[in-house]
Amino acid sequence: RSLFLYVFFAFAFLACKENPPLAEETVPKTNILFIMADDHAIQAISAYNHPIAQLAPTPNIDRLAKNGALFTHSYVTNSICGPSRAVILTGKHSHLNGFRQNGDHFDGNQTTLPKILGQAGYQTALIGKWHLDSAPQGFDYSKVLVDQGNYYNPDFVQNGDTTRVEGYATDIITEEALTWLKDQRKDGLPFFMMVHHKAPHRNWMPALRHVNKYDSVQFPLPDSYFPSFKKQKAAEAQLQTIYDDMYEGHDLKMTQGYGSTELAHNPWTTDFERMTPEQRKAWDKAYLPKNNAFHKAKLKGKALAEWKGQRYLQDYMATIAAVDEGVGEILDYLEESGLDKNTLVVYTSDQGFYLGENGWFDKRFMYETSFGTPLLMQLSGTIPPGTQIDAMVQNLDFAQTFLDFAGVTDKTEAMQGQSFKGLLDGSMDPDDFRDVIYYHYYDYPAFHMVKKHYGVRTKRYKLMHFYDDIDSWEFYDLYKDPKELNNLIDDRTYTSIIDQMHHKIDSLQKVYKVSEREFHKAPKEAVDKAYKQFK
Ligand code: SGN
Ligand code: CA
Repeated sequence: RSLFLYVFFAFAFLACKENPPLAEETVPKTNILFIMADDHAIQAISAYNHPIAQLAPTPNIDRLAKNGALFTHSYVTNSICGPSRAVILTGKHSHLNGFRQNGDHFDGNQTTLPKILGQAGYQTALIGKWHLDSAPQGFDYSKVLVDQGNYYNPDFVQNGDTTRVEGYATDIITEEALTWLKDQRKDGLPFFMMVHHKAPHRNWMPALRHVNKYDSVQFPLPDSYFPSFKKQKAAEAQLQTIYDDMYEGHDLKMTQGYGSTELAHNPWTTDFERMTPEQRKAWDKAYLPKNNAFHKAKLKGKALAEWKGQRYLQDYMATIAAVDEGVGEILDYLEESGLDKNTLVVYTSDQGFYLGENGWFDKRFMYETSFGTPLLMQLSGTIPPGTQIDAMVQNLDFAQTFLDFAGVTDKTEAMQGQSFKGLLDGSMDPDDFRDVIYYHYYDYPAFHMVKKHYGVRTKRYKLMHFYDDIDSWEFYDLYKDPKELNNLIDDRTYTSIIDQMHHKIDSLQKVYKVSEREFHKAPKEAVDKAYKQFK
């Protein structure tokens, strides 16, 4: 009998050695496919039920909400392109990752999400917009747009070489992503892919198949389209008002007169000049009748301002149409190949965007419209279909969340976010997630002249401080005033709550290690020069 047992255990031992029953490799790791648009407003995704997107739906992006989760309170830490991307890569606030404002240089030698995933056995790929100045590090494969990128015939950098690719940026990026998934990705290894669209960034040039898509749609302009700012000094000083600050040619594609295809004010000629003659011909053909109709109408004052808002929304939503189609193609491929079973798919934007609220385009402010950003995620078997998540998450949390999905939890001590995987798989009570978030914007003086500011938001309140050449505090009760029209900083009934909010700012600045140097002022001459330059 003992001989029998001996033989049995010996065999069992050998069998285990050959095929370890609990070995991690037998459970395939979760793939992560991160799709990020540039300047895609929450109001422009139909799953969020905003009236604008109901007239220009995004059925494919909505599939993620249907299959998985829609976040209603997803925020950035610094509402501008490069900084948002640097936060996502590092899981650290701007002052620690060193990329505070557009034009800074990202230190690619620091620890980043793709590097950690690569060490954990992931194949890593990056396609599309990058905008961090330094060359991407930590990716097995990368093909990125030069700077902001162009909509038509954009230049891409791959292995240090720059090549112009004929076609439309959004379509090229989708194609590249599919090619990598189909031909370059190795089966059997998990992957992390970042697909970063240029669209729908300024100057909102739709694909040729979409240039007339919303011509006959009248989009609702927000009630605040002609604002009257009270106790909102920084809002008064901005230069991002549709009817005051957009360039008529470059942004609104307006022409010089009836019958002309010559653009009106178009300070950066490159966007149109790089089109091929055929593309330009098709473009002009599409815009000529609508521009002629405009010239005939001889609009002035308010009517002209409203017309500009319509033109902006029509172009902006038409630019999104190709993004939505691209998301559809990628989701279709995941389903056909079965990869959807094991792939966390994320759709987000580098920040929110104004679609006429306060009369504005662009972003930058800690107000809800630009502080918030869309976020949708699916992972079959883990995220229940139709989940809505109301907890306050931030782009600061992405790195830790994705690493949590990848089963890597020991490389994140220096990161400053919090994994929200538990909110997605239902293992965490949303009330146990954080109850306050921090924001800090530095890009001043710069394009659009939004003052430097920082602040905190709880579920109900927001306190923010604009500084540099201004010293202005704003406080909002978001339950009563979700549109932030009523600055209650001097309202006595809120004194003790405002005090508590001040304490939250102080303590979060300590927790996040925000030092005195983050509050320094720009030289006055630089501010004066910028006002002249951007006005
Ligand atoms: C460009 C835009 C600005 C925009 C910045 C930052 N002008 O300068 O309107 O705020 O980018 O955008 S443009 O006419 O040249 O497009 S970001 O997305 O890169 O942060
Ligand atoms: Ca952006």
